[in-house]
Amino acid sequence: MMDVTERRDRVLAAVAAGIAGVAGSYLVTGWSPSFVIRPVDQAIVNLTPGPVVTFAIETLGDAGHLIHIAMAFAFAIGLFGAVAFAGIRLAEPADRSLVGAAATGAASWLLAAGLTGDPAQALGVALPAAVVVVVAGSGASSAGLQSSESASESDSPAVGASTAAVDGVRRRTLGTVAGALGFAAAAAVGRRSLASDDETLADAPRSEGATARLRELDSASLAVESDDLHGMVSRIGEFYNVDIAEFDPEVTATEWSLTFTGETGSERTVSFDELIDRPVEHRAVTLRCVGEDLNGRKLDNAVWTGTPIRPLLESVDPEGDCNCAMLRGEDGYYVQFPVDVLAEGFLAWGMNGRELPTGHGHPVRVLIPGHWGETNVKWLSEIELLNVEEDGYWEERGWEGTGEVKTVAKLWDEGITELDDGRIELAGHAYAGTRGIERVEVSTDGGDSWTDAALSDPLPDGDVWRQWRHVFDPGGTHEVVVRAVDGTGARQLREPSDPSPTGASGWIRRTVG
Ligand SMILES: Nc1nc2c(c(=O)[nH]1)N[C@H]1C(S)=C(S)[C@@H](COP(=O)(O)O)O[C@H]1N2
Ligand SMILES: [Mo]
Repeated sequence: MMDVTERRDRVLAAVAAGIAGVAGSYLVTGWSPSFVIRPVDQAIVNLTPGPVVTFAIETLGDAGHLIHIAMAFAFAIGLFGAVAFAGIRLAEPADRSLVGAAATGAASWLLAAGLTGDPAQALGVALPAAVVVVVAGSGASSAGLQSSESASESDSPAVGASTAAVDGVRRRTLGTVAGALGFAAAAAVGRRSLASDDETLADAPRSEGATARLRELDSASLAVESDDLHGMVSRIGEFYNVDIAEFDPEVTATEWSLTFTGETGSERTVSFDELIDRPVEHRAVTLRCVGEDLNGRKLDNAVWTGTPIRPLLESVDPEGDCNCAMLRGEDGYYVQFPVDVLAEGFLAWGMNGRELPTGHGHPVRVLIPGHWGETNVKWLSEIELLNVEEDGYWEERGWEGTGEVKTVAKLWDEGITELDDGRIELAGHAYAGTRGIERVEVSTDGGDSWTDAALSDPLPDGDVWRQWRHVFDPGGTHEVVVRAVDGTGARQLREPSDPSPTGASGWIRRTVG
């Protein structure tokens, strides 16, 4: 009975040490390549058979990510917990909790440093784990002494005393566990406030233009009732994110360079300083992911600071037979499309007047006007001019997402608002890439009759969404349907289709009232 209780206490204390170690790692590294979860997660993903990964991405989507990340947390906590368990055992039966703690610290440091390749940050794992072993170990070992004494002596008189000791151990264990969980919560919160997207562009004169553009877009915005709907510009923290890797590469501006390779007249490498010395523009560019559902949320707009690609591209004299290029990012991502399309593109190092955030490709990404999100390579490192077309990362997986976006008008939940006078406001965004949005048509009777919505002012940028708004008198429920007409006069495709392989189509219908 007592043995079972003790073992349970040791296991709980060891798990607490594992949690504290992982939390400590997060506190010093954040969600970066040095976070101890990353190599564990990578091992899980690598050990999972390819078809299972594809199946998970296709059927589970974002939930698939959550599952392997949760597995990585459980595995890492188990791993460092096992180390701490051995440390706690070492601390018994005499009161050697410092020895146990030192052993736990040293072993988890070695393990974490080996996994992440970052000895300094591995201390973030070792120290909290060792502290948990000191705290838990001293209590457990003294109880261990007492219980073995009571077992070796006789039965009845000692039982009361050892039960009290066990209660003490239990309290101490629970205290340790609570302490470790508290530390984990504090690490999560503390880290969040440390990390911020608030760095303005390193070079102040270059951000002034962006601020002016942001003001211009703000004044082009439609006044809508809901505060939760984006205006013309998506806030940085709310701009959607799609990455093949769970952990973003960390590339500094000094480390970064872009190399043009393959079928060129002359290869060329461009440094960050050379890049930002080139003519600067502040372009509003909207991105939409080919993988999103028809009324999905992977559609956003920002003002990006950067420089046009064409002059750089011309300077390397592309000569491949396919007139196509493979773009590669530091995370191992790659995508292939025509050089003529690339030439229209933009190399961006700023977003909404700030440095390009890590998650959006710091320090430099590509923005390709009017094409699906997947062409906009983040953490860009290489542009390879090809002789023969090759599939990109997503095309190898069955997508056809390098072409122009389909036309869409969105109607999200926060775009449906009851006004003070009882009328209902419908509002959203519409996007058709470089074709532009000419009109958004709204029906409140399931498609029998149509009215043109009000639109935000047009902008000079060639690849930007527009906002739309329509107000109507309710009275019963309404079947609302919205559809956009692009700048060529073509209406949004009515025929519904899945996102895979060429992007979702259809008209968005919502029951309102
Ligand atoms: N290097 C790299 N670039 C990438 C991706 C990626 O996984 N790695 N994802 C692409 C996809 S599918 C989309 S939709 C956009 C999303 O850009 P965002 O995360 O800045 O919104 O980036 C594209 N560029
Ligand atoms: Mo995407």
